[in-house]
Amino acid sequence: MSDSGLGFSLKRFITLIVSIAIFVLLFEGASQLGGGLIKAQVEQTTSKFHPEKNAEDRLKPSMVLATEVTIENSVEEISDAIAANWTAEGSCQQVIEGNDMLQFNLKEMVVSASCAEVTVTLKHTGAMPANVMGHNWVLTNNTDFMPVAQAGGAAGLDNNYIPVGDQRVLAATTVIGGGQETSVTFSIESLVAGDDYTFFCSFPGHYAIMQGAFKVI
Ligand SMILES: [Cu+2]
Repeated sequence: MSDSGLGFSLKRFITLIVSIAIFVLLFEGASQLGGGLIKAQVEQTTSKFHPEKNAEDRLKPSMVLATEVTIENSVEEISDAIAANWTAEGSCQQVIEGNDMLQFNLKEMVVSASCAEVTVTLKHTGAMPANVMGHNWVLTNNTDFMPVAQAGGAAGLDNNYIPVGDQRVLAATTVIGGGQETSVTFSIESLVAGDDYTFFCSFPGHYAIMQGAFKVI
């Protein structure tokens, strides 16, 4: 009874030992596998194993920062350049472009009150003819802009879409088509520095988009 009991106990003991051994081996194997996976991750992301890769990773944030700084700088540089290039004398000669997309390339034109005369040159950089996509350059004060633009549209191409003899028109060019160029020279004696003036194209429908601020400073 006690023998068989001991034998049974020994069997159980041996089974237990073997089970523990298998468990330990399996655990070791799993640990190595897990460790291997972790190691692989570490190798991919740290400088110890891949100095160049890590350096690249570390550089990324600085590069983004550097880019942002560059953009800010470039905007400042552009503003500075515009400010530096603007001269009272130079502002008396203005050049503006219109295209086939119903756009002027300027939203604002600034001239000096010291200009004896201002010359505005309009260039049509498109290809469409004047009767389809014609542009002109018209100047009025802000309050006259809408009524003059509408009256101009009704005046017809023969009148360059300018109401005939309208004193509200402070300056206006002829209507041109793609590839053409025109200009107008006018005195700004009657214009007041600081007042609001609007330039626009009076070709029917264009004034809604093709308009901008004309400033005398
Ligand atoms: Cu136009």
